[in-house]
Amino acid sequence: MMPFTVRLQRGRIRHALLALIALGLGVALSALLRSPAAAQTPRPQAGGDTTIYSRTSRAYEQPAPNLDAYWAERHAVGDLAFEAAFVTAPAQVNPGLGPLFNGTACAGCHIKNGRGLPEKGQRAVRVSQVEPGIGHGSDYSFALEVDSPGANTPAVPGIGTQLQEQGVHGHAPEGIVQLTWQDESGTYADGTEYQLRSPQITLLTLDSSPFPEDIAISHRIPQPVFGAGLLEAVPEADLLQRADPGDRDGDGISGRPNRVWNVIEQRPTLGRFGWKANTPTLLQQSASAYVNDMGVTNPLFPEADGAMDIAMDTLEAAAVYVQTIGVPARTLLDDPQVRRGEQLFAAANCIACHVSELRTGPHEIPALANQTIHPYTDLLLHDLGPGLADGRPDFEASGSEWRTPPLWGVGLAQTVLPFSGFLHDGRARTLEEAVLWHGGEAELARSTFQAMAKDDRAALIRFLRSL
Ligand code: HEC
Ligand code: HEC
Ligand SMILES: [Ca+2]
Ligand SMILES: [Ca+2]
Ligand SMILES: [Ca+2]
Repeated sequence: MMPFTVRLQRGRIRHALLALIALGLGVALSALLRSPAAAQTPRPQAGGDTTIYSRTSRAYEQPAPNLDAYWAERHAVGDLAFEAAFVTAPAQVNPGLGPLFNGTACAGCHIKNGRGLPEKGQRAVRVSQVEPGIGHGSDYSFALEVDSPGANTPAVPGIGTQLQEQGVHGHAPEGIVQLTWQDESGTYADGTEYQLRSPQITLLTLDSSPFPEDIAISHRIPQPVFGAGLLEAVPEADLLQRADPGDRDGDGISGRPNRVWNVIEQRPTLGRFGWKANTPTLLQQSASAYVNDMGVTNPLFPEADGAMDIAMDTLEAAAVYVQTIGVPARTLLDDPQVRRGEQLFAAANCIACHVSELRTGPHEIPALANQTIHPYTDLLLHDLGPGLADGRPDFEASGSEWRTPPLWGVGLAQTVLPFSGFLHDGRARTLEEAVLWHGGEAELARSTFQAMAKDDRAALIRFLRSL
């Protein structure tokens, strides 16, 4: 604990200047606005050549425009796989649902490829025992729910590591999730009040028997899925080079990579996907979604006897679909308030984690290769403090670490699906609330935002809405 506090303070000093700028000191700010970086007109191509120009409710569902005929066709096939609703076997079409599941189709949780609504069961409730090393033995048959090496998620007997809220006929769900919201309020430095809410989760068994005590629960909403292929194509070395686990540069920010079990390579590799970066590739993300979210066994996660509900072509189709969706372009590039907001985003050091520019390397899908992209993420884990902690380690991610989520297209979230929430559990009803929850390594960024004048806060939020 101690060394971390000390480092944080060193970072504080270095950041005092940035904080002053963000506080709205006119001179410093106008100097910043005249700087060469600001003079450059920002470009709209958030996803490089995969960028699409739509700001409608369907903006997350367009194929990347630079796909060649072969990959465009595979995208179309994948779109059908992503939409396909599974049913109880035996059936002519898409049999194999369950016996336990949370949803019947990828698109049933990833509504219009955006965020799901947890109140409607569009979520994953991950569980594990708090005490490592006890009672791994569960009669659980879903492949991923049995401990992967290094997962740090000891299975809860009889439940595994994910709670399925639904079962096919004759199979009881593993439990009922009760979600209520607890309100709290705070004030900006200028005295303006704000309200926040956080989820309170209670798990109930169907027969009112008590749930195992002392289990860690992580409540997670579905993430937007567009642009994921580009994030897969960023070379590992470029991401690792941004990691600063010991915070050597003393800015209080110490991103580090997650290392997770790669089922195909049978070894730990860099984690990129999921709120804690607990999955290495989109193929494995799709395979674990099929088996854990839908009960659909597949080549990566077959039944104990080797049987499976879907073959490799279906699994690959779903993965190719999420790899090849276009990224919405930025908008309002010449709007003075948006440009000011962009400067404030940099001045508050949001860009330390929400890295604005990355470059993809080679990828099997040519449309994804060698693109300059603006995802606003470093794909690394950061400790965001106790307010957001779920207390459930996930591979090398601690109970308070989260992967920086990309911010591209974030301004369209509620155009795509009204009432969409932000942050891993959807607790933030607005972008302001999302920023106000930041703590830990992002404590200084948050307090800088909190201390901004009303106009500056509005400008920063308007910049986020232009993404
Ligand atoms: C029951 C709801 C549900 C279903 C069904 C579902 N997902 Fe998800 N999906 C989620 C949740 C929740 C997350 C975040 C998981 C986490 O952080 O642990 C997620 C994460 C993802 C991600 C990671 C995105 C990122 O940026 O890291 C991808 C890709 C994805 N899902 C694809 C799929 C595919 C493909 C299917 C169908 C085979 C599918 N999902 C089915 C709920 C669902
Ligand atoms: C130390 C790294 C770090 C810094 C600095 C940081 N963020 Fe974040 N940000 C994160 C992480 C990690 C999350 C995900 C937290 C969660 O889901 O619980 C996040 C989530 C968000 C979200 C919600 C995204 C979503 O998909 O739901 C927004 C919006 C956001 N940040 C904006 C900002 C702004 C604006 C600033 C500067 C004032 C900032 N962040 C500074 C790491 C950071
Ligand atoms: Ca099945
Ligand atoms: Ca389970
Ligand atoms: Ca650092």
